Amino acid sequence: MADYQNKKVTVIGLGKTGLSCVDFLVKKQANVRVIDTRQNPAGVDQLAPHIPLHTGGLNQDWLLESDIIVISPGLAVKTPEIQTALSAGVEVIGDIELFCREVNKPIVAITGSNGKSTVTTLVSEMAKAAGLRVGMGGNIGIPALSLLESEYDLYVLELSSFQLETTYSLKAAVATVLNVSEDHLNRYVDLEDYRQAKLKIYHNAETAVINGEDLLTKEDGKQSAARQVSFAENNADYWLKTEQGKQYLMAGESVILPCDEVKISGRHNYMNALASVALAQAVGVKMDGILTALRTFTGLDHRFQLAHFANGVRWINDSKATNVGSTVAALTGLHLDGKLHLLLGGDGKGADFSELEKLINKPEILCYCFGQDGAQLAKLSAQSQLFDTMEQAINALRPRLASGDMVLLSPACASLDQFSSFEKRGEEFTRLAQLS
Ligand code: UMA
Ligand code: ADP
Repeated sequence: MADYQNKKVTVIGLGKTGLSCVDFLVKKQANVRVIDTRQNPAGVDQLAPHIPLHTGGLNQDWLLESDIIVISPGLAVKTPEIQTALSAGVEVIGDIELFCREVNKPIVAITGSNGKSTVTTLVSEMAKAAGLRVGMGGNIGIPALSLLESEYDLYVLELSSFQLETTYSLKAAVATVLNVSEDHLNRYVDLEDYRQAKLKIYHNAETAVINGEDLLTKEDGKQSAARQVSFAENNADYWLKTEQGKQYLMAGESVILPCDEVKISGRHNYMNALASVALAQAVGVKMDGILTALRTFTGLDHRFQLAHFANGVRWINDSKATNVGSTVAALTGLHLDGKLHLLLGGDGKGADFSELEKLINKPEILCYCFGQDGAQLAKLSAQSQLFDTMEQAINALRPRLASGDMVLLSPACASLDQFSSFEKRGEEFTRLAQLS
């Protein structure tokens, strides 16, 4: 456990993360100050009034006077004022670093461009069903430091590339990069820069779980985890066997479970299931717990979820598809009886959308684009229309619906240009769907 007593610590960010850091550091009797670059950050009313707060920009003097800066994932370490503090010898870390310095129970660490929350939840369910006390948190929305308030046998952490950038003491019992595809290019120089942040998760891990179909998930050069296992459709430790038209999740030569008994479906979810089994087995979770979770976990809200079914039309909420890779997963292997009305748009975070072009240029697919990067998306398909908002797009598609059609919100973009979160966007979609 680290000692922060009387240390001058500046916390940057008044979101969930920043508030959890303030709580933790106050308990550790540090001298805490808080900065948020926003004029009126949402968490102000939750901050104790005696804690000094600077808003509307970064206070360079406060930063330079600090022993430690704890930076929230929403703000880039590359920001010039932070770089100045780093050059002056100030330590810059994140909440996950604070967490790792405190805990001595095994950590399952999960990152990747897509599937993190699904795998984090599934592994947690497996371990819980096997009787373990599980602390699940991180980027999934539960700040890791808040887990310190209870006793756990195992931690299962979803970690973003932003969180990994400022983490140095993680020694995961098992770590995975599930996949790497373009995301957050507004914060990284290129895909390789983003990938290198993710690969930090393997540093000092006992076991690395890699995706055999995505070599970007593998460390190049020296391997920093002691042991490596893989998951993939074929030629991997955890794999998918197809026999007489039936698919099975496999561990080596042993059948884990036929896929038709697994509650989440779709190829990408079978990959998520294989990764979850690999992670759970690496920390000794018993098979009965693993099987119980695979048979009962039905998936998370806003991830290709049936929001409404009326007049033969399926309305699917995939609001968590916030990058191109997740929308590609939604469009791959889709079974359509009629037309697909696809809602695309939001904040593309600097992504190159061209991978979508061949998937959406089909006679049965009509695109309705909206939000900050809607115009860019609309250019990709001959059958597309541009709107300001998702609501306007839905109002336009509604009269065109026929039995057998699907309306799919899988926007390939973050929601933050027009909504406060992907959850709010998904809820708005569901509300509008239910008007039909
Ligand atoms: N911000 C400022 N100035 C600041 C601090 C933040 O403008 O001084 C802005 C950021 O640009 C961002 C917003 O405030 O738009 C929130 O940033 P934050 O760091 O305060 O965020 P938190 O509320 O603490 O939430 C963070 C994660 N958010 C980000 O990484 C942007 C949450 O992941 C995470 O659930 C939470 O910590 C708990 O660990 C969200 C996310 O979108 C869901 N993550 C990205 C993703 O999954 O793709 C990485
Ligand atoms: P994350 O936490 O990484 O954003 P989620 O499990 O919340 O991942 O899923 C986000 C989106 O990605 C959803 O649209 C979901 O359907 C899709 N998805 C889930 N797993 C995968 C995967 N392995 N590959 C590609 N897309 C995926």
